[in-house]
Amino acid sequence: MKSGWRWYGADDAISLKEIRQAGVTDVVAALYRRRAGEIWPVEEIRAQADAVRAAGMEWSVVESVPVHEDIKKHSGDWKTYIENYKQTIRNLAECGIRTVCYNFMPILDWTRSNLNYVLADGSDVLCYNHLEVAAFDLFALKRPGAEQEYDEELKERARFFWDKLPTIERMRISNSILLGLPGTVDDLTPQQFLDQLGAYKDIDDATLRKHMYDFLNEITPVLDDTGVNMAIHPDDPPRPIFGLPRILSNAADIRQMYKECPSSHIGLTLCTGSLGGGIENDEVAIFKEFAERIYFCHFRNIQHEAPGIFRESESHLVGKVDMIGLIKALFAEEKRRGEGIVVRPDHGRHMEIDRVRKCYSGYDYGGRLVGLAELRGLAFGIANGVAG
Ligand code: DNO
Repeated sequence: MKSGWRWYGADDAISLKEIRQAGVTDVVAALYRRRAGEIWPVEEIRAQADAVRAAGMEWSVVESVPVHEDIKKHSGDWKTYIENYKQTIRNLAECGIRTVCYNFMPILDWTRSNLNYVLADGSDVLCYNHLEVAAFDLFALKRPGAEQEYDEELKERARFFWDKLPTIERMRISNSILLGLPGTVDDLTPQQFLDQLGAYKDIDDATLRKHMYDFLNEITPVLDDTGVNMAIHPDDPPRPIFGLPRILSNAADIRQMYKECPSSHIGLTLCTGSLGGGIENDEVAIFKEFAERIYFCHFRNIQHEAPGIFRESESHLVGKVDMIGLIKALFAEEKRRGEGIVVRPDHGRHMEIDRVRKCYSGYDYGGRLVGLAELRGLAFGIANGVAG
């Protein structure tokens, strides 16, 4: 298990020195100022890789090279954006970076309705509540067609809930959902979101799948040439939202992608928290089935509070995800390939020691420091036979 850490580049409130002192060997980063569709210049990649190396680590995984919305829709300049993507892959390979994490979720990347769910000890975590999302969709966004997509019972509960909700709480839900992510998606206003949703009205599940497979097969020759591996990040939450198809949510979706895109360079980011949002997903079974093409891992744990409501755990080790089973499966795969896989603690609590600086939601120092320490401790114990 190689210890990874997501770093937001020179603008990150957390320094490379602090990251290294957390026990990290592999930095996960991107050129966050580059917009989706742009070619990443070699000099910029190299400068950032050099900075990471000077701090005693390697920039070995990119998270993410975002896929332009036009590629997902086959609209506008999508063909140019695919060519640009290929060039970025070549440029990354030239600088020795051979793992690319990305996703194929339309418009929104991962989606939460509460970025500050407070735990008993006063720290806070990220939470997804489908009732809140449905209420926002129906009564704030008023998305055309939304009424037909929710069942009567949920609509009634959502109406009751929204009517009683103070404005500040309504704002909290709206802001959480529409918040942008650095280098991936911009902050959106409700109107911008509605406009973008409108552009997907003719793109159903089968079409989006086809666009993804076409994209991956189109870039495969470049992957073969350069040895770069594409590690798709699963949908989060792993279900359709706002009428948008989600096509990488479970084992069946991954199986289909592996079949349609047979290159060994088309693989997976095994994100336990995203997959774990689906109560029926078995993260360890998924790891084992798709192990040979897992190129990067996000490990975290979650708790399902009720149907449709899940949040991140008090600990990376405790919750729905069987972390012992996962680390054992990881070790088995690492042994088979004779090489370590980068695992990063995915998200962490926002703790008291984190109040002094502003980090992106989920990416505080304290919470991830604890998370990584827990994962490394568990791995060390398993490697040494302590846990049986
Ligand atoms: C959330 C992250 C995702 C991930 C992208 C990869 O915290 O795991 O935003 O970086 O989906 O493209």
